Amino acid sequence: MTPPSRLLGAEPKSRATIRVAAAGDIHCDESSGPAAREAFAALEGSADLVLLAGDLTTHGEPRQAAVLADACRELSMPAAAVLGNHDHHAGRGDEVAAILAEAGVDVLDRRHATYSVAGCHVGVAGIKGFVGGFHGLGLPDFGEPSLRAIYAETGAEAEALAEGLTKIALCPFRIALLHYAPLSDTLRGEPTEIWAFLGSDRLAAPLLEHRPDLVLHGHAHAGTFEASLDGVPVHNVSVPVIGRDFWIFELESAEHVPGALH
Ligand SMILES: [Mn+2]
Repeated sequence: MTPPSRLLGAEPKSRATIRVAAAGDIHCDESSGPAAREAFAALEGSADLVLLAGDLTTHGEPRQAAVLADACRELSMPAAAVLGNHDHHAGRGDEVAAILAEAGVDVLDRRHATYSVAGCHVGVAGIKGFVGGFHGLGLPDFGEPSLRAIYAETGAEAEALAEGLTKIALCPFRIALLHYAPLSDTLRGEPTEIWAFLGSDRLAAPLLEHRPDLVLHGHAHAGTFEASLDGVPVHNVSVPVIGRDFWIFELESAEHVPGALH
């Protein structure tokens, strides 16, 4: 059978597969060094990109970030992270981010990054996310300024995610990386009383609009691994949920089927 002519530009592009290692809630502290180094070293040869879904440290102390940074410094593949609430606890989130950046980890705090891995461009849009609740029963934009400030912060996170996903819209692989959950289905297992503190479905709006290939979050240690947001795969990669150091996702590029000519 004769292959289609390249000149027609109508052939499906070749399929490509990338391997993404993901974990959230690593919670490094001063004693984590050997285990962290071993876990990251084990990724060599089995992953093309590493994504960390926040709560990188137990208390957001720079010396704890340094433990993780040391484990990441020798990685041969790119690594990106978002911070979690724990990483802000000491009020030194900027220092945590700077220490990781110095070790080559891109901290995507309302930012995006693109990578060329396994011959393919991968775009990652990252936010920490924030609280608020789900299903129309979440925190309203009403009342005390302190409460409205929380509502506004979640809104700013959602806007930043939309902006990041817009920036990576043309990448063959697009991933959204969060700490807080954008839907409640991956919270099942957690007490419903605390769901509002584990995420907000206001974060889901940009995901539904842009439909990335993969959405990753952490934060819900007792939650559920897998869910779908109107067909967009969402995974809670919190280490206690995945039950291992990293989950390896294999993403295959969608076959490009050219539209009909008009
Ligand atoms: Mn957390």
